[in-house]
Amino acid sequence: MVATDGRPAPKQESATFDLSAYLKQRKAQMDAALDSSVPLAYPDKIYEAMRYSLLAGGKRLRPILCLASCELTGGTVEMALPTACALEMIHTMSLIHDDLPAMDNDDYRRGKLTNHKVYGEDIAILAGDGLLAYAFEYIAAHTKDVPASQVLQVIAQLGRAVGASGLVGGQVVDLESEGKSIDEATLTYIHTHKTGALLECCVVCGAILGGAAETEQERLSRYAKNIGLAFQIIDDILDITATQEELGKTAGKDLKAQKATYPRLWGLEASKTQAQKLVEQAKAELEPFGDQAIPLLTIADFFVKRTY
Ligand code: GRG
Repeated sequence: MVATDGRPAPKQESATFDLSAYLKQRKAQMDAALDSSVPLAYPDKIYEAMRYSLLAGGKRLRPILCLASCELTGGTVEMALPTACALEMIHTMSLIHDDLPAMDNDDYRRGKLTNHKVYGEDIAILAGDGLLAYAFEYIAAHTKDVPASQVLQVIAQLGRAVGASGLVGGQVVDLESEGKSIDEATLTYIHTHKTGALLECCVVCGAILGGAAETEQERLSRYAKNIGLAFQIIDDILDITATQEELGKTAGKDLKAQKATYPRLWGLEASKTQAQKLVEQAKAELEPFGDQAIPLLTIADFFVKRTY
């Protein structure tokens, strides 16, 4: 089981590891940390809008990956918690902006009305901007017991992952591709940037904070690239097979918007097989870590098995 005081989880066998209890405990820990990370202040409206989306739920997979990677490489939960919060702030801001009428135009997210539906487009844009800026401030101001050079590396990684060479770039190509027939390379570019870049950043930042050697960081980066792509393939599949209640957002949107997706390119079954293959490749990268990698190994499995 997971230590509740933030110490590294004790060594355990994969057969006895309870992923669902682990994810539940970590999600509760993240929900509490996020709640106290953005207190209400003047001007109330913007802080309310930021908190509305940040605390609307969500699986918290990105911060959970960051904490697990930090523990795996010798660090503690406390060392990674501010970065884990920042990663969720950035993920949330990307969802707020993605849902805007100028982008994917969605009314529901995480089972609730989208930010712009509640606060208006102007405040939703600013809530996203507020969370983005605060994420960087939060890492710089709150990270403890980690050498400054490592904190600086984390900030640089994060900037690269969210900017034009990461999420922003992926989103631009996604928008440009709507309604067009695109090739597999372009689709992979979209997914590895729009979704994969932040997931990879979570794992790599955790490893940097944990003091991982360069070869370990590279290994974990390859693990994360593979699960990142698998995650998006499953996301594409769920858009077709899951209900709005299960997803907490409008289902069937990709087809409606004539978006290129893996199921559209390869079919549902071949897409599932490809996601499974990527997860196996990801898990192979963790072999040298032995049983200590069980959380990351089982999270990789969850990425293809998930139904929401
Ligand atoms: C980051 C500066 C900056 C701008 C944002 C809008 C945009 C640029 C990028 C879009 C990124 C995006 C929304 C990618 C989709 C990623 C994805 C699969 C989200 C769903 O993740 P889950 O299932 O969601 O983990 P929960 O709600 O559980 O957190």
